[in-house]
Amino acid sequence: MRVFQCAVMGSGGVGKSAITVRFINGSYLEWYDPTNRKQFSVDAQPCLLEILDTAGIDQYLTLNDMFIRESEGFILVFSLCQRDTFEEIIRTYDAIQRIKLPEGNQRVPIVIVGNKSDLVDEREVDSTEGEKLALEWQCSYYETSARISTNITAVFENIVRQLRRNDSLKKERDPNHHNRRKRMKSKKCVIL
Ligand SMILES: Nc1nc2c(ncn2[C@@H]2O[C@H](COP(=O)(O)OP(=O)(O)O)[C@@H](O)[C@H]2O)c(=O)[nH]1
Ligand SMILES: [Mg+2]
Repeated sequence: MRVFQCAVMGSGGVGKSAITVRFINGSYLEWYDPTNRKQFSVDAQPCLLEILDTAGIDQYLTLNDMFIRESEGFILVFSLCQRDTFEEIIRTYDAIQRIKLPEGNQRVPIVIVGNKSDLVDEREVDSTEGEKLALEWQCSYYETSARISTNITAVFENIVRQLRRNDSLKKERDPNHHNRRKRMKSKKCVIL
């Protein structure tokens, strides 16, 4: 089974862990399997998703770069109640493009997530702003609530669909792509 690797990125406190826990565990902010893996089906096809919840390391830029290199898809989370977190995902997006495009990636799978949609009275970012950004980046935009479980599965299904689309595009261009990717992975060494 194809294992997809995706990273959940965004400022501290926007709900990255809450979204990951909600997806993996179905609960709100309770302990979950630290490997952050979930097998599920998208469009009746099974897949295994490995989710890197970039917990508490947002500020260390070099580590962030390493997470970007390690991941194939990106869930960029901001809080609908905190405008500066919306600006932050734009910086992360720029870093992703800087690192991923030279690797020959045409289009990097990205989902923009505006979290805490349940806090309607505290909203600082309008839906149209998220939608506009998604149009510009040619990706999807979802407003979620990890707390009341709104749109969480949809986010992860969307990233899997984008990753699969990229797989089939790469296969069309280079039928041996998948094998080469595996070989490269097994040689890699990460020093922390
Ligand atoms: N109201 C509300 N609070 C949330 C939601 N998601 C996360 N939180 C709260 O936001 C805080 C930070 O969440 P956390 O998942 O630790 O953020 P992280 O730093 O991005 O991993 C916690 O107090 C959560 O309870 C949500 O969808 N709605
Ligand atoms: Mg966290």
